[in-house]
Amino acid sequence: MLSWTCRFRRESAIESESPALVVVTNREPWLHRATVHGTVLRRTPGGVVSALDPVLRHRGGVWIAWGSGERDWDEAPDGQVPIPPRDPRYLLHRVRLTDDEVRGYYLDYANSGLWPLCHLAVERVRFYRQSWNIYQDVNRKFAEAILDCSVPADTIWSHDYHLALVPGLVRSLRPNQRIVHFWHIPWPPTTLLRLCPNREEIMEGLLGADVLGFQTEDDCRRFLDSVNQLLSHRVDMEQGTVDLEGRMVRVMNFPISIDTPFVAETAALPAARRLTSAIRRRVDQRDIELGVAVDRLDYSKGILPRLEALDMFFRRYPHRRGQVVLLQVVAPSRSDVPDYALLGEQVEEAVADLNQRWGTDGWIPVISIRKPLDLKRLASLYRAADFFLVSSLMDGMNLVAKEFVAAQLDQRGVLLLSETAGAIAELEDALPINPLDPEGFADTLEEAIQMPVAERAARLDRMRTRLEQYTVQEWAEDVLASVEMTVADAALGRILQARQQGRQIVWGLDVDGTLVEFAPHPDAVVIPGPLLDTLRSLHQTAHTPVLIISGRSEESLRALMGPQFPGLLMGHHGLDSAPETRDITPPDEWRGDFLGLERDWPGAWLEDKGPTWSFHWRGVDPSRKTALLETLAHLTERLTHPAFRTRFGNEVLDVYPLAANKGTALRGWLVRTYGPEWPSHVYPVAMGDDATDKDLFLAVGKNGLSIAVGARITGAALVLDSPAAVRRLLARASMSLRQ
Ligand code: GDG
Repeated sequence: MLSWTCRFRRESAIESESPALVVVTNREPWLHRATVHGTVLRRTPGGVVSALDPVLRHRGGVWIAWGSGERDWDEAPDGQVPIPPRDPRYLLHRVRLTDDEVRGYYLDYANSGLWPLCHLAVERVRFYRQSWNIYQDVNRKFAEAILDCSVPADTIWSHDYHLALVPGLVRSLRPNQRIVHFWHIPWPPTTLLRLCPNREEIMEGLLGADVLGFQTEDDCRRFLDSVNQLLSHRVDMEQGTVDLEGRMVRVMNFPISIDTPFVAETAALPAARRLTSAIRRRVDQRDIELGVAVDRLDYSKGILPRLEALDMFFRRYPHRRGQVVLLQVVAPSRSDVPDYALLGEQVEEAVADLNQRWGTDGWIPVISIRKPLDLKRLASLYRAADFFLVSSLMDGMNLVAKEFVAAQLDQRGVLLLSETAGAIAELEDALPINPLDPEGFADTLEEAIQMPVAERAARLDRMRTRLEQYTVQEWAEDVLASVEMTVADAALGRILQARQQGRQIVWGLDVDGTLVEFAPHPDAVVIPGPLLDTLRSLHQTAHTPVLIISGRSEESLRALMGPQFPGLLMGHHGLDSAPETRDITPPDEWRGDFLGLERDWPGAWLEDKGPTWSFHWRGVDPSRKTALLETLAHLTERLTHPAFRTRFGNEVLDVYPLAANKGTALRGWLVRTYGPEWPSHVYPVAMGDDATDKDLFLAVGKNGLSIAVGARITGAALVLDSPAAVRRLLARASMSLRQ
């Protein structure tokens, strides 16, 4: 279940334990549409949505997109819709655009400028100044929505050619935000990019990201070449990086995938199977080879060249007349762009011509379905096909080709795949075609029809294995891990630079929620062996002292880290370093309040550590936690004392002396060990996840490096998203610092 709304998230970041994923696209994943049965909420077709909806359902978060459904704003006037409605996993936040904005930004600049340019349809490209202005305004609107719906520790994942300026706009306002941008379509050669009057702004906008993802290596290379030729940043073609005065942008290749098991399961559903069988019965009765093609109605998909090649096929193989049928699904798309409306008419004409020229009594070569189909119907067509045609002139990836492979449960179909679709790099067992070589295309089709059953199955097997091993979930994980990697790289870079300058590295590390994940009870936490080895190696071999600074008591820390741990342990939020206050304990009259809560809220308990207490409620029934928080908020208003304070942490309320402060503890140790001039020759690295760790960050200030773990606290220079990321960084640091 969703625990927060966008607005709530912005105002109260404390509610979110870990950084959220904020996906930003032009097309919304779900829209409210009017039907004869009333308003319905429907998932929208298209590659980007098919890829990301499962990712966000799996991870949770926010999806920001243009609210384009005709009933969107009546159904959800505040623009916020939990998705999917019956079992919400993420929040859709809609951006409202005026008709003029839609025309200028979407129909004109993006779809009559950038799209044809990137698909090398040069003569269709037009860039109007007015639409560029609107494109900038709308990108700004999206950036504002992002700032509203996220906190600085979140990962922003923006998409595609509609939102090229978003990374730069967000970066200018939140320099430390993690941003990744994925470009779904091809990147054009630099000579053609020169046709775009705003190419520099577009590229600078994209370079606001930490990681810029493309579908293929070729796209990465072309982008780096464009930066090299048209901008003044330093480009490392080998490493795939662009140096923006100290900030490195990684340009990486992530071939997008599909939800493979889901597509296969959909093809196996009884309703889909029934449709497949009905189709197969009809074609088998008449000994027909069934071809299928599925595309958005778009000139980049090569629909007309495909029909031309089919015409050539019947010319070259006239005996195939009556034996082959192509069932093509052409889903209407961008029909407000004149080129697309015209294409619809041209396709219809070409189909009619072909059917008239080659059709016989009771047989026509092409059946055209000119409406969108849901995945169940698509999957049954994929499954029924003897051959499948993907004839794109240019295509970033082409998910339809991958879906066909996943849905081929009876292993009968041959995939003919354009050599200019990104998918060709992975689907090596497809028969490659050149959509602009009608004779070659026709011969490959004949080869497909003649291919023996065993070979068809073997090829499909190999391709399906690839898609099972690398689904859209892995794709998303790879993309997000690469962003995490850039933060770790930045941290390591700063640490090694300090070391090179001759500064002594010192680690000030919190434990629970930082080095290790929280457990239901503090005693249940175990420090993994490899982490202990890393800490030992940092302390002893690399000669970088490790200070563990925690809210736990020193005894509990000692028990946790084990007798062999050579580093320093500072317990009670640093109180151990202020021994004069060690003998005092929290006011005894407060104890009654907490014991009362223990009774009333099963799962909550008071940990008495002597000079400090912690009141935990991780074990309380989740549905009762908000009410408990309210009770505690009232209680803490009453609990005032000249020497003690209370502070909310991660499902814990800490009670501790005002004199206890992780920051003063660390600073005190640095002064005692290295003298008051420590900032000139020591570089402390502080990591923490909770309110009391902010004092650590303050102590370190600009003299060292502060790293927050998760989204609960601000004030750190960098943010890592989990203890696992901390452990990976420490392991890499120990390797590098040992040398
Ligand atoms: C862009 C790039 C890249 C659902 N109903 C229909 C339909 N769908 C779904 C399909 C498929 C998706 O739409 C189409 O994806 P493609 O990848 O084939 O094409 P684009 O829409 O052009 O997507 C492309 C993609 O982004 C992802 O990065 O691969 O290169 O151009 O998932 O199931 N599709 C059609 N009719 C329907 O009725 N055609």
